[in-house]
Amino acid sequence: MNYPLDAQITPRFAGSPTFYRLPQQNNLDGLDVAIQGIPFDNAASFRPGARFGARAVREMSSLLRPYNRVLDIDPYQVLNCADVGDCPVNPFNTLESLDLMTTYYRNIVHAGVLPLSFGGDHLVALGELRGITQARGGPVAVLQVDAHLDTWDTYFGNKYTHGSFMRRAIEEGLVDAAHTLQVGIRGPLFSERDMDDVRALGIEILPMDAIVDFTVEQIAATIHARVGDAPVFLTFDVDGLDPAFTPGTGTPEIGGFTSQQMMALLHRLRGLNFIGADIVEVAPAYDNAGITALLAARVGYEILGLLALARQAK
Ligand SMILES: [Mn+2]
Repeated sequence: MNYPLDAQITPRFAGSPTFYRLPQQNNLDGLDVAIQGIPFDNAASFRPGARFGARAVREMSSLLRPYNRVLDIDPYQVLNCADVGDCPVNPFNTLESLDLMTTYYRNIVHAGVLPLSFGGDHLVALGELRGITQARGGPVAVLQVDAHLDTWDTYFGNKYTHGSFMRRAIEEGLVDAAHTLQVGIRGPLFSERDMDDVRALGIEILPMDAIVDFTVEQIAATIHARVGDAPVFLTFDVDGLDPAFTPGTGTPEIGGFTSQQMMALLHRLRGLNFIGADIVEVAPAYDNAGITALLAARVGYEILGLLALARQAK
């Protein structure tokens, strides 16, 4: 079993950073979870820079220790995990990059390995979902943490933007809409039609204004009720949190979750049938003191804990 470098022997600030100080491995042999970067931000509509997100997360993930006290599990003792490097991309060709992501993800899922990705702008989720559904032979539920709907039809005439991934995914039949929901939606839209359009797609939306008086427990219960035991992919846009906690992102929106709420919410998602996850839109150039990258690293670590608990329950 792979295990993070022992911080009692090699200090956490020493060595070349990999995700969670795990070994780097250039194949999927023996893995339960493949952790990778997707350094792509051609589809960003405002501030670019998420192509550097995975590198920043590798750096800050050095800070995390292995044992998850709240979930009472050391995920690395249950799941064989590795940093498998970065998904290939063509920084001058969005459609080719999507194809590369699809192939990459299809291979991971086909090998029976769970993918955990660090973006990249949110369009990477379209490539991932194409790969997942090709390997599994059908659509999957999506739990999207995000400030934004990501259901624009086009932007500047382009169908493949980070604000369009969810619409494309639904149109392409990749999403089990009946068990899909978006949490954290807020901020002004271009027009009232934006909201009508997304409702017509059949997914559930939990905007911040509707859940502002909910306890974390109630938010979690709403998610469990919608997703049930459907195989679900978690796509986590760091702008779902308030920019006070995740300033290093391309399209910040005020009024989001605190990091404390988000940790508590993730802990209450145990029992969901996660088939993988991505954490996207970390743009280190706008970050302060690495806090956005640290948040992303921690979210991924909590997901590893949830995946490990699910494995133990089997
Ligand atoms: Mn998004």
